[in-house]
Amino acid sequence: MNKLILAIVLQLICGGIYAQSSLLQNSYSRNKTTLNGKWNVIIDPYDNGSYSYRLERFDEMSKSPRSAYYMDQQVKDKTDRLEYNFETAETLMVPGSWNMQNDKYYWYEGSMWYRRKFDYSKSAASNEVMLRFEGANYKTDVYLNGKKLGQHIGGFTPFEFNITEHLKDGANSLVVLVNNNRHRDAVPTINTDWFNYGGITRDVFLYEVPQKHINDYCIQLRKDRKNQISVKISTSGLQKGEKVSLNIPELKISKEYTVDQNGEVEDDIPVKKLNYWSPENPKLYNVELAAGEDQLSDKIGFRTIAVEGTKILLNGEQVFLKGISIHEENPVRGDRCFSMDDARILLGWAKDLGCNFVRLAHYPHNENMVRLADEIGLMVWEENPVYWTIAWENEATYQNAQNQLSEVMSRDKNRASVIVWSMANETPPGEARTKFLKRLVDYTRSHDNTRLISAAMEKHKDPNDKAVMIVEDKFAEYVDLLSFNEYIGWYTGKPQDCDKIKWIINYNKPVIISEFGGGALAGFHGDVNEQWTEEFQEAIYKGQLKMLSKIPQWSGCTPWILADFRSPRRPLGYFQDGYNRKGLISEKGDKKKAFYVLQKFYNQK
Ligand code: GCB
Repeated sequence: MNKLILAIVLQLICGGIYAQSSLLQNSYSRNKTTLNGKWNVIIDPYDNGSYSYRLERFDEMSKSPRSAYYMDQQVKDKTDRLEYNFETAETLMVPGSWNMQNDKYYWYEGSMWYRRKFDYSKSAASNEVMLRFEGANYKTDVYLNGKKLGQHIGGFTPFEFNITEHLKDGANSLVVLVNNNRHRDAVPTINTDWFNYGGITRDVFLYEVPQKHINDYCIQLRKDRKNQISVKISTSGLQKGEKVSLNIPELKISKEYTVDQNGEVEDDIPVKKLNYWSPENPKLYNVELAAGEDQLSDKIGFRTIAVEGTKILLNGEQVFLKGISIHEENPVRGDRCFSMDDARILLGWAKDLGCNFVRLAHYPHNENMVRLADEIGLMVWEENPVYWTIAWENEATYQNAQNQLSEVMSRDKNRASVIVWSMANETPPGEARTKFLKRLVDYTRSHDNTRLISAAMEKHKDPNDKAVMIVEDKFAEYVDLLSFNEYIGWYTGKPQDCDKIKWIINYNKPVIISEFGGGALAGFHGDVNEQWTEEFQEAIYKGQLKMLSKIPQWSGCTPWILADFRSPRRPLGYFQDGYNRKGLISEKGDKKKAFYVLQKFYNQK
């Protein structure tokens, strides 16, 4: 077999060989070429696009080396035909969901083919080129110049491919198939209380790195050691003994390391005086890294977060988490958030509310959110989309959940703002579920011991006394923060009932109320007992805050929710019209009365 055929066969056998298993750190700060903008699209509701069909078969057949070369030629033909189809196709903006760009796609769930042509010339012949997607919902297959680069599962985390081998000098064609069908064994599963925005919903870009480059790094304070910065750096292309440097000029840290046989460096750097990151003082240090011709810089804050009995300690001092839950939706524009401007709207509202903490529900939000939280001083709870009832017994479902968690952990490990990894939301207790979540906890602790672990759990009523609420869950044993959702005054009783409720929470852990709230239509006023009025929602907030103040371990809350958001589960005419109305702010940006109740409480706390 000649060399060319051997190369093709090897590549075909290995399939997704170019899919990057771990993500390069801090790609936003690299020299990027954006692929945002207009893309051609073809809707494919029955999944019978010849292209996809042939490529799937092609993957199967390519397992047999004899047919591999032949199939490669076939695919080239089909790609040409697809190019022809795209010439007559319509366009969509990337980033953005298809649902919000054209009325005919509003309810569409299924497959959409995207194509983007671009010219490219590397800035140095030896450079490697990465293709990065910040997020696409839900399953994404990527093809460059007729070659399948790989597939990504999960709607809310970044993925990338090293495309050096497939990139042409000059014209290139990138074809992306996105499918947002909901599946029973997926993460999340079929039923959610949010809109299933489909498509390439976040930034897409190319960036170049020298052949010898920095892959990844984690530079954070050691857990419980306020005077030691722990450093881990991994590189690619460097041989044992080659050099990597780290500079934090303001701390007078200037280090030169030699990498080990895996291209890695590990160190602990003692520091005498540090200006700790906190919401009141969101200090970020310039951190510079270099390896050969590769240079990177980041802004990193240093803080410790820990739990001692029922207290949460930030830099050793007790802190109360004044939070709010947020969906990644720009209510005013009406689509998923993706930009720094979107992040400024949402986190600006949270700041205005008096928050020092936000819960990014119910899935990983885009990186701008955590970058901005670092900058303006908001502690962050990040969440895996393990929501309600997942196929607990299915190993592939578990792997999918773990993979999505690993991607957000990898992306955000250098963000001081991120203090909580949340495993799940409102998962009904049961043996298989607890085992599943415990595995996620073990995974998380083994990769990051510097942050707290939680999950939004549930409460139940005492069967003998309606006024007694109990929090009891086997899974609670494994978390650092005991968090649960409760809707006294909305799904359970009336706002006034808050006065009567007694809580039994027999855990010596900080208690976070991850959700409470109620619906109100902005501008709809009336009696305090009338549902959907702003007054009713206001009464819930007043009652709740009084009630929760009596829980001895109470250490914070993230009421549900900052702003009204789209949900197909909310069809009630006039009041809901497709929106979950529990926002403190309407989808038009109007603040409801309850906003000011919480604001007052937080400002006095
Ligand atoms: C919950 C869920 C959240 C819903 C909310 C509601 O418990 O965690 O996703 O949107 O209740 O409004 O019912």
